[in-house]
Amino acid sequence: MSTGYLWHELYGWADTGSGSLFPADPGVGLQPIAHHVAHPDTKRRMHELVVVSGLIDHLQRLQPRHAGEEELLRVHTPEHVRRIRSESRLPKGGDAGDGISPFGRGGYEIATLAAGGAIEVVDAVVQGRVENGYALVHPCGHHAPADTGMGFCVFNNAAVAVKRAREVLGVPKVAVVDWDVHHGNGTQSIFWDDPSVLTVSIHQDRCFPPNSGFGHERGGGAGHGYNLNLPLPPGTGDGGYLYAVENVVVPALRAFAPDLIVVASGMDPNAMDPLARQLVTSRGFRGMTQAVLDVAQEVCGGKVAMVQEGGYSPHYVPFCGYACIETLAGVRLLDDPLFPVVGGMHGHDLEPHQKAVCDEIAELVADIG
Ligand code: 3YP
Ligand code: ZN
Repeated sequence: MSTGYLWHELYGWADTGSGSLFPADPGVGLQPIAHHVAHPDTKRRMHELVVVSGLIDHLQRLQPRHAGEEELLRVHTPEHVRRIRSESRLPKGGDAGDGISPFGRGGYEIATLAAGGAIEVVDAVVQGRVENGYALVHPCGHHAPADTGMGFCVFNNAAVAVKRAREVLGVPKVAVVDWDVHHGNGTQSIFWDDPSVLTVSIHQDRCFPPNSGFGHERGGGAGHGYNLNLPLPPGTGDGGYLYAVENVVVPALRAFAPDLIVVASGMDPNAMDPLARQLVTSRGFRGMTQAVLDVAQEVCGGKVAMVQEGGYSPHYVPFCGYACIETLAGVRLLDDPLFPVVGGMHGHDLEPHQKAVCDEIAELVADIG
């Protein structure tokens, strides 16, 4: 069966402003720059690689729609949705909530199209229109809890799609695997006390948000045990990430036996990313995707929907995302031309301090049932 793929040109029109990481402010020395670190060109380049390589001919193209207000409200507060909509009507737009997540005029419509893109790919997988799929959406979503946007995220795209799958499509159990290098704090909080949604975040230890994503954050009430955090040390490469997936993510998925797996797929653990210090290459992304597909085949008939999160190297993100999509589709058309450099870096073998944290978190899998 086929692999769904979704991108929309409007995602590439998201206006991230003239700042670099923070909004430009000459008074404190922050110069304007042509491309904000989260400028959507990085994602557009990934899409164009999918097209130019010919991979697009092996995919089933899906079209996003705008998430409706009632769909956003399954996750977000009315105040948050209303504020984004009204700031989006201002001539210069507004901010998602933390002062470093700017959007331009019309940013509400781009954000609802991102949430709607996640919905469409998840729907297509659940309904069996495709076997698996990749939603290349922008802006990202996993930092957004119910009541605000933050960390470049406006609405929690994956969470909106998961809530719809649960409440409208009647999917009993969903697992969210988040391999964005930053902690999936928003998704964690949205499903905190919900035992029907397992949330697993693998991230760089205390990268972003500050002081978030510790192993002891495990969910509350009936949801206790159904949130796993795996904070990997800076400098973790392909070996460490693959060990983490094999020894924590895969056993957790096997134990939970979800009916659907959603991957919050950030490309920012990549070795060239400006916003983190990990060393993952296209080989690592390929291996992580294959491991999730294999366990999905065992537990849920291969139903995997991947939703784009972060990723900030315009040079390397396209090849990492491409590797994930090729793996979903089960084809091999293009070798990563940068691999001789990034794969040749020292640091890809599993280190003892990386293994130690994986083994510690692996013990928590026993409480999933
Ligand atoms: C937001 C401000 C500093 C780090 C940045 C993280 C954005 C992201 O990719 N989150 O997953
Ligand atoms: Zn990230």
